[in-house]
Amino acid sequence: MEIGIIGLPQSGKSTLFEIMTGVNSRDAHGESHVRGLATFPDERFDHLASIYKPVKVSPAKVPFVDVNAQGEKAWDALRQILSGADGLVHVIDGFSATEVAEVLSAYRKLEDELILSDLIVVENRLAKVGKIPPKSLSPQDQAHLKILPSLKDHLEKGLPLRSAGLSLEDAFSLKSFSFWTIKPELIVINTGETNLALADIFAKEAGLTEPAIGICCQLEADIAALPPEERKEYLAAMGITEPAFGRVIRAAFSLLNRMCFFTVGEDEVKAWVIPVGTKAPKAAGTIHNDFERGFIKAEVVSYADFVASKSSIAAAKQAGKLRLEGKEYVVQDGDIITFRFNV
Ligand SMILES: Nc1nc2c(ncn2[C@@H]2O[C@H](COP(=O)(O)OP(=O)(O)OP(=O)(O)O)[C@@H](O)[C@H]2O)c(=O)[nH]1
Ligand SMILES: [Mg+2]
Repeated sequence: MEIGIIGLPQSGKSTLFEIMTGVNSRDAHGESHVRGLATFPDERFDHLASIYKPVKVSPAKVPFVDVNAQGEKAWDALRQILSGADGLVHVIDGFSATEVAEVLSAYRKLEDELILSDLIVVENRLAKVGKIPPKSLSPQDQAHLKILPSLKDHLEKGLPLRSAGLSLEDAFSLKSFSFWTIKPELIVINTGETNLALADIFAKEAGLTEPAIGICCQLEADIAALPPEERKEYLAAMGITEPAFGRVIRAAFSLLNRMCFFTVGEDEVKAWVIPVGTKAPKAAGTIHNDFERGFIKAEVVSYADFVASKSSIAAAKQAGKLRLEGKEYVVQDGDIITFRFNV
């Protein structure tokens, strides 16, 4: 799981990456790209940690990658480094622009390039398959001949593949192409300090179905550089409860259709990241292969039931809120789980 940060040159990509991950990117001279993990801000996790006061806390992490490539080779480097990314964060310069129209055109500029890049891939593939005699077509060639022409039409209309209504099966058969515009995308407007409403106006004008998140990267970078005490005072003085980069991390996380379950104890409180819809044995397998192989039962307390039971598993059990779930149980976001297994 990884999220690539894209955007026109000097839009604030590295600044955003640095405040989210705490990893320095702009000083990494000569590196084509830098990877970093952002901590997923989660009140539920913080509460669990405050109850158990464990030796070790392991919150969920969201992996981001920032690409530093410049010049003529930048596009190839970007394609290579981000081909495996599961999602994209598109950062748009909203600090040097004064009009929404400028922000819109910056947004369209990169989106159009991505669409064009995908269109070229589709056309090349169609030209190649077109030369194969019908009798020699592999099942994959046939699948591509069936899907790609409609995708070509879609891209030619200037639309991204993510809005082409592809079935899961079709999307899977297209995986090897690493299309840009098939990846889920979050729009981040890097606004000037005084213009935080820009993101909402932009989202409306651009006709986005998803909201765009506004953040002033420079300001947040300055805040992040303050000592923790001053940071709190500063945020309080500005009437901000949480820096906006936390919202970016959260939105990027849900973009990937992921969720967390928790394991708790005095040694460690940990958030485990799994795809939405994961069944209990697979979820157990993220902890250890043996847990999946020898899965017997999952002892589950939902986060809400835990809090309603004075934040105690024992009290939850007494209240009949501890469930014993089997192999078919689909793990729910926030479940607190102990797995029973036997190998
Ligand atoms: N005024 C203002 N300047 C910003 C903001 N965010 C970034 N900058 C400045 O814009 C310049 C580019 O920032 P970066 O974060 O390096 O942008 P980038 O997109 O990574 O740039 P490249 O990797 O070179 O394409 C730097 O000089 C930043 O200080 C912002 O919110 N407000
Ligand atoms: Mg950069």
